[in-house]
Amino acid sequence: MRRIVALSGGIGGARFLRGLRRAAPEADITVIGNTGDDIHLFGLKVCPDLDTVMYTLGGGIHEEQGWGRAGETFAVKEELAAYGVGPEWFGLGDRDFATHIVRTQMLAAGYPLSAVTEALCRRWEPGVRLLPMTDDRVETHVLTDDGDGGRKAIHFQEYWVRLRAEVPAHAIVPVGAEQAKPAPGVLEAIGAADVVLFPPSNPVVSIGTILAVPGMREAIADAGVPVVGLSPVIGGAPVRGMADKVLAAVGVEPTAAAVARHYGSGLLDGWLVDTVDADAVGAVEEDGIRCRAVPLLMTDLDATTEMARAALALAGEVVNP
Ligand code: FO1
Repeated sequence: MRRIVALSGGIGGARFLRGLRRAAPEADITVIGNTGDDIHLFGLKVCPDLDTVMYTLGGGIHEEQGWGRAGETFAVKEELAAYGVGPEWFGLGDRDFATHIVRTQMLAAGYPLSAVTEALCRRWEPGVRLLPMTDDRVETHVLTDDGDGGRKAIHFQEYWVRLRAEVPAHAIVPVGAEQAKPAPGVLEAIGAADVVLFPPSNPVVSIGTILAVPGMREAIADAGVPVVGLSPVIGGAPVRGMADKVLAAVGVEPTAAAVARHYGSGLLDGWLVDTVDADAVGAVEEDGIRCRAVPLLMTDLDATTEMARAALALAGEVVNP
């Protein structure tokens, strides 16, 4: 498996990619990053899922948080608050601000997000090719209750960070997705891939948003290569995020088998579930998706490396049954 394409979003996706890079050191890995989490703050464009991959693979990530920079300070954030300029609930550190300033400056000069991301990665050298899913603006919004019996849409980050996903989400809407086009290089990478991987990212707001870009799902389904995913849900609960809240919004129960079915056998050829969900293997295989139960807790680099090896092995079995 020389040419690997992996969709990615969130903290789980980036952590998995670190293991994948070590499991397949000779491979060319292209990461298609979710940009639906992007948010415009203080006149700057922030790309959380691209930055989390870039920092995690580039050695700059705040390891415990899984987002933002290590060794951060927050002088700018404190000064903004002193001016009464919000929002205060999104923790942007001084080092992280530099990334958003460079990105916004380059976008204003007319460079597309894909070129900006390539430029930022020249500093971080993540060891993979990081492509945004699209150069067009897509921002995920969440339909919640407005308190007066009606509904209102709020930005995903407000739902996720300020409200900690503690209010009901009635719909998840990747605003702008219908008009978006895959970024340059994305369809070519999928077409040239030997395998496509769905890391244990949020199946709705990360992987789902990437698949919502017109042409993306078809390109992957029609690539004629194994598509193997890893369940982000272990034992009926999402490992890290609050994915069960957004899964409910799209009517998917938080189980490893339900997530596989949500992606569908038209897309997935193989699915890894955790050993605690070994009883789900039969159901997934009945859905026409090859399934194996392996440890999926991303406790450390050894664990994520083993997960990546298991995913590539399953891809090999799908090709040569
Ligand atoms: N997540 C939080 O829970 N709290 C924060 O204050 C926060 C700030 C933040 C700043 C930059 C960035 O790139 C990510 C940040 N995140 C924060 C994480 C972010 O909400 C998530 O990583 C993704 O959007 C979901 O995958």
